[in-house]
Amino acid sequence: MRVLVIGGDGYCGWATALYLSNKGYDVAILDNLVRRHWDLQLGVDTLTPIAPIQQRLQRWKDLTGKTIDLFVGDINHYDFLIDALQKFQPDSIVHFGEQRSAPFSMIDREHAVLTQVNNVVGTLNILYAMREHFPECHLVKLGTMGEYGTPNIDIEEGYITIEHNGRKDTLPYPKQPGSFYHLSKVHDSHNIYFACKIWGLRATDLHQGVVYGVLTEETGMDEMLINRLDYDGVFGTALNRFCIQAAIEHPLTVYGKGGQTRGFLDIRDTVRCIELAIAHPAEAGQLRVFNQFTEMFGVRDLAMMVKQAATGMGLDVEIGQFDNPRVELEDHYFNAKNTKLLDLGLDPHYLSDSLIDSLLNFAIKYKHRVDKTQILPKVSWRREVGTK
Ligand code: NAD
Ligand code: USQ
Repeated sequence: MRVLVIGGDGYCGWATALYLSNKGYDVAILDNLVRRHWDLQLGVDTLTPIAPIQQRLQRWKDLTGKTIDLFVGDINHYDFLIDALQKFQPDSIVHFGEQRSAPFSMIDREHAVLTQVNNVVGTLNILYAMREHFPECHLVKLGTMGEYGTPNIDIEEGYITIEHNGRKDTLPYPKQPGSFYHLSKVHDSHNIYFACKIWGLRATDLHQGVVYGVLTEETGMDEMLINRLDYDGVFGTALNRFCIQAAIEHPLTVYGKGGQTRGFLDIRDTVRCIELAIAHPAEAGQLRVFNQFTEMFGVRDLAMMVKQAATGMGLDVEIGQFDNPRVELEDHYFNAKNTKLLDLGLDPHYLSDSLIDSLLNFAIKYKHRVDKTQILPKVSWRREVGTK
């Protein structure tokens, strides 16, 4: 099977491309490398020293004998996208290629617009390319659990059956996202749903939770294959950030009360979930939704787990008191279903003390690369008093 991994130079995409290549899939990466550019613009960097994509791919070939084709360009450039697809002829398109940071999307109007244009138009271009030239191809699109927000009822996998005034229907689950980034994913989902319905395309929308960890079997094979690990206030995510903060004995940045509960998963499960989705394609005309996470945690509870593990390793770590820069519920009901990927055979790597220990050790190894000025959050969701 031929799989095009869009966004294959990024955190989830790089791990996935190598995993699928190792499994014998014919893999190509399409990426415009814009994430590296945004890091430079913001003055942030991954904890790990990532090699240029061409060197990464050459090392993969030297080590395994397997070739991963590379298309460097932007999916917003339709001619480039069509050209790459015509050359590679994918059976599945795995689409990670979006601006994925909530704080980035909330910096100002320009970043909100950039996020939504990049994400929504990019995905729309893929849908048109499929309609015109690859109607049988299966789109596996990375969405987010954050599309649902935190409703006071159980979260289903994409759809909910509702009885209203004596009638009954199964409808897309209501969406209440919490940033312009998360909103871009909702807009994508609506466009994909519509395209499947009117053109008979097949797609799977993976509503992924927060990913943690860095090592997969493949990215751990060689230093040149190392994955990115973000820790800064814009691109870093909760558990990864806490481990890196602990490694340098920085107070753990729990925002507000820390009662925010989210779905989480190990990056080793991300790659496996993608494989399960492409190995069991959606039906023509169908947009399937899988909630892609393995466990739910409150943010403060995660910080406590990291503090405990770090203390056990002789580190002096406190949980800090930080005003929440976001507008979100800090104490809420959260109970989301996640059985569909388990039914397809997912065997989760649950969060364990040993995983936290290994992530902490990994962070300690690279802690000399930490820029401490990039740890505290600088982006506020609120309208500042006195601004228009
Ligand atoms: P990332 O920023 O590490 O990687 C995204 C990649 O996409 C980058 O290499 C970037 O250069 C590329 N890209 C962006 N816009 C592009 C465009 N227009 N054309 C071509 N390439 C483009 O992000 P990630 O953490 O790997 O996330 C990948 C996907 O998974 C995103 O869609 C994200 O929303 C989703 N996701 C991530 C997480 C997480 O915790 N990291 C959780 C849930 C969902
Ligand atoms: N949080 C803290 N301290 C931190 C970082 C985050 O308390 O230092 C809190 C946030 O306030 C939020 C929760 O932790 O309540 C999650 O924040 P996050 O930055 O870990 O994750 P989020 O912004 O939601 O975004 C990340 C990825 C995004 C993906 C999403 C999945 O960047 O691409 O879509 O996780 S989900 O959260 O399920 O929507």
